[in-house]
This record gives sequence, structure tokens and C-alpha cells, in this order.
Amino acid sequence: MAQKPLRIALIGTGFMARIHTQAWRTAPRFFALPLDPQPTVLVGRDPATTAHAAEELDWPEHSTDWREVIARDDIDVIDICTPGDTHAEIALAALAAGKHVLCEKPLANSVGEAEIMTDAAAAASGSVAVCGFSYRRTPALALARELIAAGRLGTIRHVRAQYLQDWLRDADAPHTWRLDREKAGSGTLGDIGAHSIDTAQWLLGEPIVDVSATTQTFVTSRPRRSAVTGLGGVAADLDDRLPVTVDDAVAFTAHFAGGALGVFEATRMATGRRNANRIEINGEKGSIAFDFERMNELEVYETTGDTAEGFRRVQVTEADHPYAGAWWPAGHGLGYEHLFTHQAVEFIRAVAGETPASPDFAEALQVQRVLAAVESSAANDSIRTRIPEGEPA
Ligand code: SOE
Repeated sequence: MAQKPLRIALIGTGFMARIHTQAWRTAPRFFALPLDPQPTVLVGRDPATTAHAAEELDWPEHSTDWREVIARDDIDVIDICTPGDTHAEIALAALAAGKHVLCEKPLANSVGEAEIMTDAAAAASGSVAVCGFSYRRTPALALARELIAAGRLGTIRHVRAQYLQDWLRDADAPHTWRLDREKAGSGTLGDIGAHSIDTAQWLLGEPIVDVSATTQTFVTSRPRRSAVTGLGGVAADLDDRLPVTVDDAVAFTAHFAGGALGVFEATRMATGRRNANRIEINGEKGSIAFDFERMNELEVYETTGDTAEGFRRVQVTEADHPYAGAWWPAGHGLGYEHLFTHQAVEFIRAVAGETPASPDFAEALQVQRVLAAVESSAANDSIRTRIPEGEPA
């Protein structure tokens, strides 16, 4: 039976637009879905860039007017893959027009915006509104959450999360909108630290209640980009530089509502670490450890009193593991793109009323509140205690 179409307009033409397109295309091929996702129109700012992206990504239509697209009756979903300074305006217009919304993370550039978006989503009872914290859709992390929820780790005491990238390692790596506070809201903190915050709160099933933070900006200006190529780009004149107005790195401790202690770090200058998204959770009865560099594996430790007690490396590729069974035989791993296919599947199931929408805007607002608390704590320099200079050795 032909499924009812779910016609999608995607706003954005960068990395996330590409991977979201792939997700909408592959979801119906590997999962039985209640609705048929149909990529319909790609929206960008620049006519030539948008036309090129639409052709390359095989979108039937393209536009440079997101307001006109949102007003169309033949569009059901607005997928927001734009810089953070446009999330609120686009999402509010889409919800007011009765559309379903998938918005990239972080939800907004401020708590104020995120609160308005959350209220609008709550008022739009016929619409689904989800924020794209895609790492929740990693089979290994979904398994970790099942183990924690089943009490296999016991009382949780420690959360240890690092998200390490290195695409800004070179001080002459070109400037990008992600380094402009007006566009991005914050730097490493909101871009990748937000993932660690959401993943930790989701795994534990409880919020962070306080933080003590410090941030650092190592490189305060970068050359203007002359050619747009992905996350990096090409700098024409190294002396033609733009200011960096966001954090390069962030470190903070956190307390969770249930008493666990968290230690978080995020940077885009960890030379050699391209996309090392890691989290370890220690409970009274056991631990889990995940590293995106080995994303199909989950390390599990359970206190059994057995002489062979130790961490075991679980290949999360079995048919009965979350999402894994839809793809390949056991042992044949998945990749980064599959998280977004799973995210599309969950979104479509929520639109059809089969499952609750998650992470919804209220969950994303909680992440936004932690982001703001981290920035406030770092600005107040709340944890810095200087070491008095001793006599020279
Ligand atoms: C850039 O740092 C980025 O694309 C993030 O924005 C994504 O959320 C992360 O998954 C990969 O890196």
C-alpha cells in the first residue's frame, strides 16, 4: 500500500543539509515507515549555490525564499539546517504555518529564543518539533541507555565526556560562521559540547543542575575564507583576518539531579582527533564507555565477582540491537550517516503518532540552559584559583 507522502523542505546547503538529504532518502529503504518522506524543495541563500546543491543532492525543486516555501500547502515538514541565528525565526514561522519541524542543534543561540520556540511548539498541538541531537541514534549509545535504565550500572556516580575535533588546529584555518558569536551563539561549546550535554542527560534520564566552567580562545582572528569548502575552506590572504568571537575550548564540571558528578571537555583543536566523541559512565555496579572513533562498539563492565571480571567490548551490530537489525548482518558496522537515517525514522514515526517526539524542543531548551550556565560560569571565572608564584627553584 502506498504510504501517505510526507513532503519535506530543507533549509540549508552545507554539511548538515547533505547528510539530512541522505537520511530522508535512505530511511524508507531500510525501515518500514508509516509515511513516505519525499524531499521536495531545497532552500538556500545564494541562487547559484542553492541550484548547484539541489542538482548535486537531487532535490526536485530549489528556492531562495524560505518564507514562500513555508507558506506552501504542499509542504509538510521544515528541516532547518542553517546557522543558529536563523533557527528561531524559521521554526516559529513553520510552526505558525502548521508544519512539522526538525531543527539542527543547538536549538537556538540563547535561552530566550529557545523558550519562545518551546512555547510555540507546545501551542502547535498538531505539529511535531524535534531538535537534531543525532548521537542519541547511535546503536551503541541506545544500548547504553537501555543498560542504565535497567539498573545494570547501579547508582550512577561519574559521567566523563569529551568531544574532540581538530579542524581548527591551524591558526590560519579560515574563518567560518561557527567562529562568529552573532551567527553561532557560541563556539565549541554549542557546536559539539551541546552533544555531550544532551547525550549525558539522555543516558542518565536526569538533568544537569549546576556547572563550574572555564573557556579558552586560543586563536583570536582567522583569515577570511575565499572559497567555501565544507568545514575548512581556502584562505586567500592570511593578513585579511576576521575576529574570532567565540570559545575554542571549554571544560566544566557538573552535578546531575541524582547526585552524579560530571566532567566535560570540548575542543576543535585537539590535534589528531578528527571527531572523537567519547563518554564513560561509572555506576556502583558497572560502567559503560563509548568512543565515536569506534562507534559500533560499547565497552561494558559489570561487577560479577567472577575472576574473569573486566571490561568487555560489545559489537553493537546484532539484529536485536537498537537500529542495527535494519541494516547488515552482525559484525558489519554502521557509520555517521546512519545516525541521521535513524533520526529521520524516529521523526517520521512521531509525525505519524506512533512514538513521542524526542528530543523535543523542551529537552533542547534544557541543553540551552546548560550552555548558558557554562558561559555564565566561565565569564564569572568562578572556579579559577590562582597558584601563588613561589620562589624560583
Ligand atoms: C562541526 O563541528 C560538526 O559538524 C558539528 O556541527 C556536528 O554536530 C558534529 O556531529 C560533527 O561536527
